Amino acid sequence: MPMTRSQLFQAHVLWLGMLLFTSLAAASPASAKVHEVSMTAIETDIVIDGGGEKYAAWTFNGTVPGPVVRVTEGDTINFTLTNPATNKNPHAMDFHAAEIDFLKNYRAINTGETISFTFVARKPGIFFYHCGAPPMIQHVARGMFGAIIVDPKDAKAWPKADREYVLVQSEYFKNPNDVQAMFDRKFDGVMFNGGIFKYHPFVTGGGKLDAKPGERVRIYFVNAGPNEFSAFHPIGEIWDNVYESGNPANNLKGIQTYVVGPGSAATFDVVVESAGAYPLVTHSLTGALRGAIAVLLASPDAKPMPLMPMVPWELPAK
Ligand SMILES: [Cu+2]
Repeated sequence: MPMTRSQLFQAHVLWLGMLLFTSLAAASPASAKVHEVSMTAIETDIVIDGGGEKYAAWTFNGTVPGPVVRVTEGDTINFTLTNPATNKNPHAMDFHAAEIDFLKNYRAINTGETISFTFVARKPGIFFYHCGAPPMIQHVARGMFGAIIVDPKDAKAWPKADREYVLVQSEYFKNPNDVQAMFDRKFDGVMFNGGIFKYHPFVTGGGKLDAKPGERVRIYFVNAGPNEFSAFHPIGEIWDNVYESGNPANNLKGIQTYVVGPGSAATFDVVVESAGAYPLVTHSLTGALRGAIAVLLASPDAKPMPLMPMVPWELPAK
């Protein structure tokens, strides 16, 4: 029996309502959060070692690396980048945790401009973020990078960590304007979290990473590059688990050294059996011996530490 006009109309309204309901439900599961994340591109001097050596960096929010962004799988990130008129160069933002159009969202903005975009962090893991303004090799080398952690929605997807750290490896080029040296891989040092031997207690001003024996220490590791591969290894230990890209589904066990390419990341779990010092290094020794050693110091009275300890290296007063 054919429907009357009013029956047809009602069916349409019902169908539209169902469509709206389904799309809302799909877009916002009950537990998912929305995060407003803003960053400012800041061209500024930073201190890169315990001796007070300064470097003309380009940064997100004034530090190298930029701030750690932490969300949960399924969350929405509303991101805004500001490039103040006080800067001299265009800048951009590229989140490896996002699956969105590159041309529209990751384009460089001029000084005095702002850009906003939205993405859903659909895959759990540890992801790189960086400036993509040309020449990208220079924007990354000068410090425009950081880490975003996307925690798995199911916390039971992997063992609970007792302690967590973020380490971002990058190359240091003495002359921040020598782009050719960057193309030629002529780096002068390799840094963890923007410092040469930043977590090496035997070096002037150096810090350390604390842990207690028996703890499961989780290192969220990002290789910013711009060019070198990291061969991440714990001296005196073995990685109990390595999660490629930090996804609990990618679980490798009993790994001595794991290669993390530029622009990639992995999560490393180590259960430290006994008290002592365990240097975490890139076993590419030209990098380790020029700055990329972070000492994990295990002792029963270890105190809690921040996710990304910033050793108190400050610019000397002018
Ligand atoms: Cu930039």
